Amino acid sequence: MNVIVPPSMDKQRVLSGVQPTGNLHLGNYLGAIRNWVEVQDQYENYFCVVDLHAITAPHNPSTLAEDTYTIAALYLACGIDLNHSTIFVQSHISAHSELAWLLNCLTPINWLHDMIQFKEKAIKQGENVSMGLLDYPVLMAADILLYQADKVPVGEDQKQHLELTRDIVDRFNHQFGGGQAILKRPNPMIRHEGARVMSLTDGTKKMSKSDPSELSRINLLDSPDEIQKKIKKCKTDPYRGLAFGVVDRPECHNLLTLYMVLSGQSREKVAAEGEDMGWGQFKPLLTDTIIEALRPIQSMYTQVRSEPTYLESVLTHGRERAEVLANKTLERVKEALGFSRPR
Ligand code: AQP
Repeated sequence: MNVIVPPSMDKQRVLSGVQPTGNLHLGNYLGAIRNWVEVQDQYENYFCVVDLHAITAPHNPSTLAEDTYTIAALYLACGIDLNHSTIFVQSHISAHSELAWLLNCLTPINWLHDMIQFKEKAIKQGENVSMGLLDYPVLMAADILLYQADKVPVGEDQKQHLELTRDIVDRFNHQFGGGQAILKRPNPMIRHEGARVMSLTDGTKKMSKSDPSELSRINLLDSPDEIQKKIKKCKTDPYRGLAFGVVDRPECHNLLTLYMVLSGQSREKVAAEGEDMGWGQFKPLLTDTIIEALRPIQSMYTQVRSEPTYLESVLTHGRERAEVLANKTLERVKEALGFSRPR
């Protein structure tokens, strides 16, 4: 296992995270984690498991801690390298909640009502919509701003929240900065391919941990049998010949994109290969490609979980390192807002 070496301090800083709301799926991997891994050596990276976000929807207290460890172990299994990156748990650093409160008091409530994710999730939650769900983007802004991140690699679905974070920065600096940029404006980092992986049961909906149907997603820890079953049952269409970007064939575009990204082939090559293919020929190909792409991640995951003290030490070191930066920003913000210091 890796020795933990402090990341270089002269690189731009990256921050991102995933909620422990269930199993990580191919959308989380291709839209976020794979991209973190690919560029991690160019940045100073902070990757957190955002467990405070996980309770913005009804959650199970008996699985929250275990789900948090699973996600942290999956970060390592997917290739997050401690020579370049710090891994920590959001709730282990109280500055996240505190900055979220401070930012709440300067964020207009109508900005939050406009968030697409809030509207979509509020519909799913019906009567049970919490204040936390509405406030999710402010907590996310606090996560990013505490580390003065330059870049935030996310899937397409989080772009609007990044824009809100930038608006909060401008408002804070304008109202309380006294001519200084106390908070830094982050930029989204969104890769075109895999930025929006769609559900296997409905190509117009994004693949999501909270979709009640297990058949809608491929989890990173699914066994080969489960993957085979899910691809066998996934929604397709009655046409022969597979192609990208055809209107009314969202499932075809999604499955072909998954095949392209996970097999590492070019769009042109995959388009040519799929031209005369039927679903009966394509599905086994896609199944094998997914199984092979996930195999090394699954074997590394088993290794990480077999050494629980290792994971504990990664998270303890991560907290210690992240906390220094987080507390420094929090102090600057409190000072700008005019709070007294304890004597
Ligand atoms: N379908 C997706 N395609 C591409 N990227 C995706 N991401 C999530 N789903 C897709 C990206 O994964 C990162 C972590 O997401 P998250 O767990 O913090 O929350 P989420 O976006 O709400 O993901 P889920 O799976 O839909 O979770 P639930 O169902 O709990 O809400 C983010 O960078 C996100 O863009």
